[in-house]
Amino acid sequence: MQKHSTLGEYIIRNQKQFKYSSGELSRLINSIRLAAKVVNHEVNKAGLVDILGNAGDTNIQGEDQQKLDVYANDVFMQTLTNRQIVCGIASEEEDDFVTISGNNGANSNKYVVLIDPLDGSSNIDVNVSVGTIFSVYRRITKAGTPVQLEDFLQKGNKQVAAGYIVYGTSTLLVYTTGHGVNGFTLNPAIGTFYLSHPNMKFPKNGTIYSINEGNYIHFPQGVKDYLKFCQEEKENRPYSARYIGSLVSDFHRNMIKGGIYMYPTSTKAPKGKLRLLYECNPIAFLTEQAGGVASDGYRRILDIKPLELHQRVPIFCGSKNMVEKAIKFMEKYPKDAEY
Ligand code: P6P
Repeated sequence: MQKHSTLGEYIIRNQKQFKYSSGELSRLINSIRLAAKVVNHEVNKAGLVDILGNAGDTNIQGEDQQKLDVYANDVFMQTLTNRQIVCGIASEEEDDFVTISGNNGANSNKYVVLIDPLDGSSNIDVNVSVGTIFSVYRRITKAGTPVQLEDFLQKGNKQVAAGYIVYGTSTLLVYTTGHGVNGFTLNPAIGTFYLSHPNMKFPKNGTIYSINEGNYIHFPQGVKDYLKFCQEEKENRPYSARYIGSLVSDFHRNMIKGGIYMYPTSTKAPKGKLRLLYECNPIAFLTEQAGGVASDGYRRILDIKPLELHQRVPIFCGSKNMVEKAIKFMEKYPKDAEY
Protein backbone atom coordinates (compact mmCIF):
# COMPACT_ATOMS: atom_id res chain seq x y z
CA MET A 1 0.00 0.00 0.00
CA GLN A 2 1.51 3.33 -1.11
CA LYS A 3 2.04 5.51 1.99
CA HIS A 4 2.59 8.89 0.33
CA SER A 5 0.60 10.37 -2.50
CA THR A 6 2.41 11.17 -5.70
CA LEU A 7 2.80 14.68 -7.09
CA GLY A 8 0.31 13.84 -9.80
CA GLU A 9 -2.32 12.72 -7.28
CA TYR A 10 -1.62 15.81 -5.14
CA ILE A 11 -2.17 18.16 -8.09
CA ILE A 12 -5.45 16.44 -9.03
CA ARG A 13 -6.63 16.48 -5.42
CA ASN A 14 -5.85 20.20 -5.07
CA GLN A 15 -7.02 21.31 -8.51
CA LYS A 16 -9.90 23.20 -6.90
CA GLN A 17 -7.34 25.48 -5.17
CA PHE A 18 -6.31 26.93 -8.54
CA LYS A 19 -9.58 28.80 -8.68
CA TYR A 20 -8.92 30.65 -11.91
CA SER A 21 -7.15 27.79 -13.57
CA SER A 22 -8.66 25.71 -16.31
CA GLY A 23 -6.02 23.11 -15.50
CA GLU A 24 -3.21 25.14 -17.08
CA LEU A 25 -1.42 25.71 -13.76
CA SER A 26 -1.64 22.00 -13.04
CA ARG A 27 -0.21 21.23 -16.46
CA LEU A 28 2.50 23.83 -15.84
CA ILE A 29 3.56 22.15 -12.59
CA ASN A 30 3.48 18.80 -14.40
CA SER A 31 5.78 20.13 -17.13
CA ILE A 32 8.20 21.37 -14.46
CA ARG A 33 8.05 17.91 -12.92
CA LEU A 34 9.11 16.33 -16.23
CA ALA A 35 11.92 18.84 -16.82
CA ALA A 36 13.16 18.27 -13.26
CA LYS A 37 13.52 14.54 -13.92
CA VAL A 38 15.41 15.13 -17.17
CA VAL A 39 17.80 17.65 -15.58
CA ASN A 40 18.24 15.46 -12.50
CA HIS A 41 19.39 12.59 -14.71
CA GLU A 42 22.05 14.77 -16.36
CA VAL A 43 23.19 16.50 -13.16
CA ASN A 44 23.71 13.12 -11.50
CA LYS A 45 26.00 12.08 -14.39
CA ALA A 46 28.10 15.26 -13.96
CA GLY A 47 30.63 13.29 -11.93
CA LEU A 48 31.48 11.44 -15.11
CA VAL A 49 32.44 14.66 -16.85
CA ASP A 50 35.96 13.42 -17.65
CA ILE A 51 34.39 10.51 -19.45
CA LEU A 52 31.49 12.41 -20.96
CA GLY A 53 33.51 15.48 -21.87
CA ASN A 54 33.55 19.03 -20.52
CA ALA A 55 31.33 21.77 -21.75
CA GLY A 56 32.37 22.76 -25.22
CA ASP A 57 34.05 19.38 -25.77
CA THR A 58 32.43 16.40 -27.44
CA ASN A 59 31.56 13.37 -25.35
CA ILE A 60 32.36 9.77 -26.10
CA GLN A 61 29.28 9.60 -28.32
CA GLY A 62 30.72 12.51 -30.28
CA GLU A 63 27.87 14.73 -29.05
CA ASP A 64 28.60 18.35 -28.20
CA GLN A 65 28.88 18.56 -24.43
CA GLN A 66 26.85 21.50 -23.12
CA LYS A 67 27.46 23.39 -19.88
CA LEU A 68 24.88 21.97 -17.51
CA ASP A 69 23.26 25.32 -16.85
CA VAL A 70 22.79 25.85 -20.58
CA TYR A 71 21.50 22.28 -20.84
CA ALA A 72 19.07 22.81 -17.94
CA ASN A 73 17.84 26.03 -19.54
CA ASP A 74 17.20 24.24 -22.84
CA VAL A 75 15.28 21.45 -21.09
CA PHE A 76 12.98 23.78 -19.15
CA MET A 77 12.47 26.10 -22.15
CA GLN A 78 11.61 23.19 -24.46
CA THR A 79 9.35 21.45 -21.94
CA LEU A 80 7.38 24.61 -21.20
CA THR A 81 7.20 25.50 -24.90
CA ASN A 82 6.31 22.08 -26.29
CA ARG A 83 3.38 21.65 -23.96
CA GLN A 84 1.85 24.95 -25.05
CA ILE A 85 1.29 26.03 -21.46
CA VAL A 86 2.87 29.45 -21.11
CA CYS A 87 2.97 32.55 -23.29
CA GLY A 88 6.40 33.78 -22.23
CA ILE A 89 9.56 32.74 -20.34
CA ALA A 90 12.36 34.75 -18.73
CA SER A 91 15.54 32.95 -17.70
CA GLU A 92 18.86 33.80 -16.08
CA GLU A 93 20.40 32.18 -19.18
CA GLU A 94 18.53 34.43 -21.65
CA ASP A 95 19.34 38.13 -22.07
CA ASP A 96 15.71 38.99 -22.87
CA PHE A 97 12.37 37.28 -22.26
CA VAL A 98 11.24 34.69 -24.81
CA THR A 99 7.80 34.93 -26.39
CA ILE A 100 6.09 31.56 -26.80
CA SER A 101 3.80 31.82 -29.80
CA GLY A 102 0.88 29.41 -30.06
CA ASN A 103 0.03 27.24 -33.07
CA ASN A 104 -1.53 30.13 -34.96
CA GLY A 105 1.13 32.65 -33.91
CA ALA A 106 -1.08 34.05 -31.15
CA ASN A 107 -1.00 32.45 -27.71
CA SER A 108 -4.05 32.40 -25.43
CA ASN A 109 -2.10 30.85 -22.52
CA LYS A 110 -2.26 33.04 -19.45
CA TYR A 111 0.97 32.32 -17.53
CA VAL A 112 4.53 33.55 -17.74
CA VAL A 113 7.42 31.69 -16.06
CA LEU A 114 10.69 33.13 -14.75
CA ILE A 115 13.46 30.66 -14.03
CA ASP A 116 16.98 30.17 -12.80
CA PRO A 117 17.53 26.83 -14.51
CA LEU A 118 20.59 25.71 -12.54
CA ASP A 119 21.46 27.90 -9.58
CA GLY A 120 24.84 27.25 -7.99
CA SER A 121 26.04 25.42 -11.10
CA SER A 122 29.68 26.24 -10.27
CA ASN A 123 29.30 23.68 -7.45
CA ILE A 124 28.69 20.81 -9.86
CA ASP A 125 32.42 20.20 -10.41
CA VAL A 126 32.84 19.61 -6.66
CA ASN A 127 29.72 17.46 -6.32
CA VAL A 128 27.77 19.95 -4.20
CA SER A 129 23.98 20.19 -4.49
CA VAL A 130 22.52 22.63 -7.02
CA GLY A 131 18.99 23.72 -7.81
CA THR A 132 16.40 25.09 -10.18
CA ILE A 133 14.21 28.02 -9.05
CA PHE A 134 10.96 29.04 -10.79
CA SER A 135 8.30 31.71 -10.47
CA VAL A 136 4.89 31.90 -12.18
CA TYR A 137 2.61 34.90 -12.87
CA ARG A 138 -0.64 35.42 -14.75
CA ARG A 139 0.07 37.75 -17.69
CA ILE A 140 -1.34 41.28 -17.32
CA THR A 141 -1.38 42.20 -21.03
CA LYS A 142 -4.21 41.12 -23.34
CA ALA A 143 -4.51 37.38 -23.92
CA GLY A 144 -3.67 36.36 -27.48
CA THR A 145 -1.21 39.24 -27.98
CA PRO A 146 2.58 38.82 -27.69
CA VAL A 147 3.79 39.09 -24.09
CA GLN A 148 5.39 42.35 -23.00
CA LEU A 149 8.16 43.18 -20.51
CA GLU A 150 5.49 44.37 -18.05
CA ASP A 151 4.16 40.82 -17.83
CA PHE A 152 7.51 39.87 -16.24
CA LEU A 153 8.15 43.01 -14.16
CA GLN A 154 5.34 42.30 -11.71
CA LYS A 155 5.81 42.60 -7.95
CA GLY A 156 6.50 39.29 -6.22
CA ASN A 157 3.20 39.56 -4.34
CA LYS A 158 1.46 38.79 -7.68
CA GLN A 159 3.05 35.35 -8.08
CA VAL A 160 0.57 32.48 -8.54
CA ALA A 161 3.17 29.76 -7.96
CA ALA A 162 6.85 29.41 -7.09
CA GLY A 163 9.21 26.60 -6.21
CA TYR A 164 12.58 24.97 -6.51
CA ILE A 165 14.12 21.63 -7.30
CA VAL A 166 17.15 20.69 -5.19
CA TYR A 167 19.41 18.12 -6.89
CA GLY A 168 21.06 16.80 -3.74
CA THR A 169 21.47 13.52 -1.90
CA SER A 170 17.92 13.11 -3.10
CA THR A 171 16.01 15.23 -5.59
CA LEU A 172 13.14 17.26 -4.19
CA LEU A 173 10.53 19.46 -5.87
CA VAL A 174 9.25 22.04 -3.35
CA TYR A 175 6.55 24.49 -4.43
CA THR A 176 3.64 26.67 -3.42
CA THR A 177 0.54 27.97 -5.19
CA GLY A 178 -0.30 30.24 -2.28
CA HIS A 179 -1.76 27.47 -0.12
CA GLY A 180 1.30 26.48 1.90
CA VAL A 181 4.53 24.76 0.86
CA ASN A 182 4.85 21.07 0.01
CA GLY A 183 7.92 18.98 -0.83
CA PHE A 184 8.01 15.95 -3.12
CA THR A 185 10.94 13.53 -3.23
CA LEU A 186 11.84 11.76 -6.46
CA ASN A 187 12.04 7.98 -6.40
CA PRO A 188 14.59 7.66 -9.23
CA ALA A 189 13.89 3.96 -9.61
CA ILE A 190 10.42 4.65 -10.99
CA GLY A 191 10.69 8.37 -11.82
CA THR A 192 7.86 9.36 -9.49
CA PHE A 193 7.78 12.27 -7.02
CA TYR A 194 6.16 11.38 -3.67
CA LEU A 195 4.78 13.83 -1.09
CA SER A 196 7.55 13.62 1.52
CA HIS A 197 7.40 17.07 3.17
CA PRO A 198 3.73 18.12 3.57
CA ASN A 199 2.97 21.67 4.75
CA MET A 200 6.58 22.80 5.30
CA LYS A 201 7.01 25.53 7.91
CA PHE A 202 10.04 27.60 8.97
CA PRO A 203 10.66 27.19 12.73
CA LYS A 204 10.03 30.65 14.23
CA ASN A 205 13.55 30.55 15.72
CA GLY A 206 16.74 28.92 14.58
CA THR A 207 20.44 28.69 15.33
CA ILE A 208 21.87 28.64 11.78
CA TYR A 209 23.03 31.67 9.84
CA SER A 210 24.06 31.41 6.19
CA ILE A 211 26.20 34.15 4.64
CA ASN A 212 29.55 34.41 2.84
CA GLU A 213 31.60 35.79 5.73
CA GLY A 214 34.56 36.14 3.38
CA ASN A 215 32.89 39.41 2.40
CA TYR A 216 32.69 40.60 6.03
CA ILE A 217 34.78 43.77 5.64
CA HIS A 218 32.60 44.77 2.65
CA PHE A 219 29.26 44.39 4.48
CA PRO A 220 27.05 47.26 5.71
CA GLN A 221 27.51 48.00 9.43
CA GLY A 222 24.05 46.56 10.24
CA VAL A 223 25.11 43.16 8.86
CA LYS A 224 28.40 43.29 10.79
CA ASP A 225 26.46 44.09 13.98
CA TYR A 226 24.04 41.21 13.37
CA LEU A 227 26.89 38.75 12.77
CA LYS A 228 28.52 39.79 16.05
CA PHE A 229 25.12 39.21 17.72
CA CYS A 230 25.02 35.68 16.21
CA GLN A 231 28.54 34.96 17.46
CA GLU A 232 28.38 36.25 21.06
CA GLU A 233 28.13 33.87 24.03
CA LYS A 234 24.61 34.60 25.26
CA GLU A 235 21.23 32.88 25.51
CA ASN A 236 21.24 30.18 22.80
CA ARG A 237 24.23 31.70 20.99
CA PRO A 238 26.70 31.49 19.35
CA TYR A 239 24.71 30.19 16.40
CA SER A 240 26.19 27.81 13.82
CA ALA A 241 27.45 29.15 10.49
CA ARG A 242 26.36 26.96 7.58
CA TYR A 243 26.98 28.18 4.02
CA ILE A 244 26.98 25.78 1.09
CA GLY A 245 27.19 28.48 -1.58
CA SER A 246 24.09 27.06 -3.24
CA LEU A 247 21.02 29.14 -2.41
CA VAL A 248 18.49 26.34 -2.82
CA SER A 249 20.47 23.99 -0.54
CA ASP A 250 21.06 26.59 2.17
CA PHE A 251 17.43 27.72 2.00
CA HIS A 252 16.04 24.17 2.07
CA ARG A 253 18.13 23.20 5.11
CA ASN A 254 17.17 26.39 6.96
CA MET A 255 13.46 25.84 6.24
CA ILE A 256 13.66 22.41 7.84
CA LYS A 257 16.01 23.20 10.75
CA GLY A 258 15.40 26.91 11.27
CA GLY A 259 17.83 29.59 10.14
CA ILE A 260 18.50 32.76 8.16
CA TYR A 261 20.05 33.12 4.70
CA MET A 262 21.58 36.49 3.87
CA TYR A 263 23.06 37.90 0.69
CA PRO A 264 23.39 41.60 1.58
CA THR A 265 24.74 44.51 -0.39
CA SER A 266 28.48 45.04 -0.07
CA THR A 267 31.10 47.39 -1.48
CA LYS A 268 31.77 44.55 -3.95
CA ALA A 269 28.07 44.02 -4.80
CA PRO A 270 26.32 47.35 -4.15
CA LYS A 271 22.89 45.91 -5.09
CA GLY A 272 23.53 42.42 -3.73
CA LYS A 273 24.13 39.41 -5.98
CA LEU A 274 20.87 37.50 -6.22
CA ARG A 275 18.33 38.31 -8.92
CA LEU A 276 14.96 39.69 -7.81
CA LEU A 277 12.73 38.06 -10.42
CA TYR A 278 13.85 34.43 -10.53
CA GLU A 279 15.71 33.97 -7.24
CA CYS A 280 14.56 36.39 -4.50
CA ASN A 281 10.84 36.63 -5.39
CA PRO A 282 10.18 32.87 -5.62
CA ILE A 283 12.27 32.26 -2.49
CA ALA A 284 10.40 35.07 -0.71
CA PHE A 285 6.98 33.65 -1.74
CA LEU A 286 8.00 30.23 -0.41
CA THR A 287 9.42 31.83 2.76
CA GLU A 288 6.19 33.66 3.61
CA GLN A 289 4.02 30.66 2.71
CA ALA A 290 6.14 28.68 5.20
CA GLY A 291 5.63 31.30 7.93
CA GLY A 292 9.01 33.00 7.53
CA VAL A 293 10.09 36.56 6.63
CA ALA A 294 11.87 37.72 3.45
CA SER A 295 13.25 41.26 3.33
CA ASP A 296 15.89 43.33 1.58
CA GLY A 297 16.86 44.58 5.03
CA TYR A 298 14.34 47.43 4.94
CA ARG A 299 11.22 46.25 3.06
CA ARG A 300 9.34 43.08 2.11
CA ILE A 301 10.93 41.47 -0.97
CA LEU A 302 7.48 40.73 -2.43
CA ASP A 303 6.58 44.44 -2.41
CA ILE A 304 9.61 45.56 -4.48
CA LYS A 305 8.59 46.93 -7.89
CA PRO A 306 10.95 45.34 -10.44
CA LEU A 307 12.59 47.79 -12.83
CA GLU A 308 14.51 45.38 -15.05
CA LEU A 309 14.60 41.67 -15.89
CA HIS A 310 17.96 40.79 -14.29
CA GLN A 311 17.76 43.24 -11.40
CA ARG A 312 19.72 42.33 -8.24
CA VAL A 313 18.54 42.97 -4.68
CA PRO A 314 19.86 42.04 -1.23
CA ILE A 315 17.95 39.36 0.66
CA PHE A 316 17.50 38.30 4.29
CA CYS A 317 15.13 35.31 4.48
CA GLY A 318 14.15 32.51 6.82
CA SER A 319 12.93 32.06 10.40
CA LYS A 320 10.66 34.96 11.38
CA ASN A 321 12.38 35.92 14.66
CA MET A 322 15.89 35.69 13.18
CA VAL A 323 15.12 37.83 10.13
CA GLU A 324 13.22 40.39 12.23
CA LYS A 325 16.27 40.62 14.53
CA ALA A 326 18.57 41.17 11.55
CA ILE A 327 16.23 43.88 10.20
CA LYS A 328 16.41 45.69 13.58
CA PHE A 329 20.21 45.89 13.17
CA MET A 330 19.87 47.05 9.55
CA GLU A 331 17.34 49.75 10.42
CA LYS A 332 19.83 51.45 12.75
CA TYR A 333 21.62 52.66 9.60
CA PRO A 334 20.31 54.32 6.41
CA LYS A 335 20.04 52.19 3.25
CA ASP A 336 23.48 52.23 1.65
CA ALA A 337 22.31 51.96 -1.97
CA GLU A 338 19.28 52.26 -4.22
CA TYR A 339 18.12 48.97 -5.68
P1 P6P B 1 29.02 33.73 -3.24
C1 P6P B 1 25.29 30.72 -6.65
O1 P6P B 1 26.14 31.37 -7.58
C2 P6P B 1 24.47 31.81 -5.97
O2 P6P B 1 23.68 32.46 -6.92
C3 P6P B 1 23.63 31.22 -4.85
O3 P6P B 1 23.16 29.95 -5.15
C4 P6P B 1 24.60 31.21 -3.68
O4 P6P B 1 23.95 31.27 -2.41
C5 P6P B 1 25.43 32.47 -3.93
O5 P6P B 1 25.35 32.74 -5.33
C6 P6P B 1 26.87 32.26 -3.56
O6 P6P B 1 27.54 33.48 -3.85
O7 P6P B 1 29.33 35.14 -3.64
O8 P6P B 1 28.91 33.58 -1.74
O9 P6P B 1 29.91 32.69 -3.87
